[in-house]
Order: sequence, then structure tokens, then C-alpha cells
Amino acid sequence: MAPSSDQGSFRTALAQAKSVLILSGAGLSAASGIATYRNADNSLWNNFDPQKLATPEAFKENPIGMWTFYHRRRAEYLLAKPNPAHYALATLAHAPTLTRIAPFTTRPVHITQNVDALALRVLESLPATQDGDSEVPPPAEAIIEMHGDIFVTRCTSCQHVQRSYAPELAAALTALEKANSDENDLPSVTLDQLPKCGGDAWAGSNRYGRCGGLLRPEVVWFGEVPPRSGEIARKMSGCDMLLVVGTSSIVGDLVRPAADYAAQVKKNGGSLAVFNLGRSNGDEEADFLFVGPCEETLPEVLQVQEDMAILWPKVEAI
Ligand code: BV8
Ligand code: ZN
Repeated sequence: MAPSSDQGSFRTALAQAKSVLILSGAGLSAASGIATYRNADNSLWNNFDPQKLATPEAFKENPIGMWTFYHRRRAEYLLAKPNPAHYALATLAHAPTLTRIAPFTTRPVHITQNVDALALRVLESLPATQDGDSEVPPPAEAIIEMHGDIFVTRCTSCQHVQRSYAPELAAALTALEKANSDENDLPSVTLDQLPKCGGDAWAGSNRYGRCGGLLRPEVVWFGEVPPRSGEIARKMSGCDMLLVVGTSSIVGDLVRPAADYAAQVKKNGGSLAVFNLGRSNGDEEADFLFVGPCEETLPEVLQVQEDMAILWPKVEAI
């Protein structure tokens, strides 16, 4: 049966759901100016093969090239602002909103494939609420960044993990970023100028967290197992309503295991609601399909515009 785009029947189904989950991809951040991976003309993967560049082998072979690539993306993401779609999804972590639109569900967890931390930062800006007499868990537990986060680094020696929004992880990379982009006269960066455990000021300590080891971006590369995939698979097996937002990975031929989750929920008798700019392969399996920019469709279909205006009064016209 073709997917329904009737908002009323979606809201009725949502109001009866017992275990709502959200799975999002690059389309969620498109309105924040962040390139998608595949579908637009400025897509990230248009000019290189991710299987070659976004892999642990590539990092071993060419850490300078990899850090140049990730530093540039990190600098761009640092300037990006969350868009109405991020805020609309974050209202589902706000107990009073959830009680109104989905009173029977366990707290929805937002599983995002994005590494830009925008959804996390909006959740962290939510006021803590009392849910009756129980303290609501911190909003940051309402999200799983399944492919990691570009603002987190891991030391390849002592494994120290650190989140930092500092514009500069290593002075040499910032110089590189400032240099004009034609590759041949880029200032050369040496291995020991790359981000290191303990920062540029490292002075020989071998202590955990400042051992001088080479840092890597804590993102999941191809061939690496997404760290919480077991936890996600368990949540998906109990999910009876999956909101799939801005991702091409609806059927298995794209990035797995994300692309398998929607099929799993469907197989278990759960319902799928797809929010996508256009048709995406496999969306004919969806129960609900809302075609359009999710920064418009999500606030409208969830009817959370007022909640957004109250929760984030300073954010201009979200
Ligand atoms: C794993 C972080 C084992 C890094 C990413 C065959 C050969 C070789 C390998 C494989 C194979 N089959 C499967 C694999 C494994 C491999 C894989 O999937 N390869 C594919 C490419 C063939 N997968 C892995 O290696 C994964 N690990 O499998 O481990 C395992 C797993 C589980 C349990 C046990 C063992 C790890 C993959 C992680 C790779 N890292 N990102 C970085 O970013 O640099 S992937 C990256 O690409 C994203 O995170 C995301 O996952 C994917 C892109 O997909 P989307 O987010 O959907 O973006 P896309 O551009 O495609 O689409 C955008 C959509 O938005 C479109 O539909 C568009 O219409 C829509 N849109 C646009 N604007 C809007 C909008 N919608 C609404 N509103 C708008 N405004
Ligand atoms: Zn270290």
C-alpha cells in the first residue's frame, strides 16, 4: 500500500506508539548549510571515494591528508547553526511536549548518522524538566551519534577521548585552513604538527591524556564497527514507530548498518514515517511519507512550532 501523507493519521499513530525512535542523516543538517554526502551537487562524496578516504587504512597511510580533510569540515561545522528540524526533533526530548503528542512512548532516542554535533548541541540547550516526580535523564542521553562526532578526538596511543569545540586543534592545521585552497602552494604540515595528545604545548609527558600521541577524529570510518550498534539494534527490535529523517540509507544497498534499521522495524510490524526532500529508494515501504525539506515538514507535521518558540525564544524565527 502506498505511503500516506495524511498528517492527522500520522499524529494519531504517533499518539498511540509505545517505542518511538528517530534515525537521521545528512538531510537533517542540509538547511544548516552542511553538504550532504551524495545527493546534491556540492555533496561530499562527489569528488572522492569514501571507501578510500574515510577508512582507518587511509589514516595510517596519509594522516596529514586525512587531518586536512577533517579539519576543514570541522571548521565549517563549527560555524553551522542548528535549523528548525534539529529543534523540532529536540522537542521530543522535552517531557511536556512528549506527553502531549506521544503520551505512551518510552523516551524517544535520536540515532543520527551525522557527525556535526548539531542535534546534540540543541538537546544540551533544553531546560532540564521534571517528569512528574522523576528527574528526566539529561537530554544528551536522548541521542546516539552512531557514526561518531567530528568534535571528538581519540588518542591513537593512550586512547584518551576528548570533546572540544576549540577552533584550533593544532596551529599548523589552522594555517593550512587559512591558506588558499589550490593544493600546490599549501604550507607543508609535518606529522608532529598534527593534533597531538596534550596539544601543541606537549612537552614530553607520557601521562594518559597528554602522552603526545597522534589524535584521530572520533568518527566511524568504513570498515569500523559503529560503537553502539548492538545497543541500537536492541532498541530497533522494540521500536514500533521509526521516524526516518533526511537519509538516503533506507534500504540495505547504502551505508550499513544504518540502512538495515528501517527494514528491521518494518519486519517487526512497526511503522515507518519518512521525512525526505524527495523520494528515496525504499520509501514505498513507509507507512507515512512527508516529501519536502524536513526543516519545514517536521515542525508542521509534529505540530511543535509553539513548543520550539517557547523553548528557544532567542533563536531567530525558528
Ligand atoms: C560496519 C562518518 C560492520 C565519517 C560515515 C560492501 C563492501 C564494503 C563494505 C560494505 C559493503 N556493504 C556494507 C559495507 C560496510 C560499510 C558500508 O556500508 N559500505 C557501503 C558504502 C557499501 N559500512 C561500514 O563499514 C560501517 N561499519 O559495517 O561495521 C558491523 C556493523 C554492525 C555490526 C557489526 C559489524 C561503518 C560505516 C560508517 C561510515 N562513516 N560517516 C565521515 O562522515 O567522514 S558514513 C556517512 O555516509 C554518514 O554518516 C551516513 O551514514 C552516510 C551518508 O548517508 P546520508 O546521511 O543518508 O546522506 P546522503 O547524502 O546519502 O543522503 C541525504 C538524504 O537527505 C537524501 O535522501 C536527500 O534527499 C535528503 N535531504 C537533503 N536535503 C534534505 C533532505 N531531506 C529532508 N530535508 C532536507 N532539507
Ligand atoms: Zn595519549
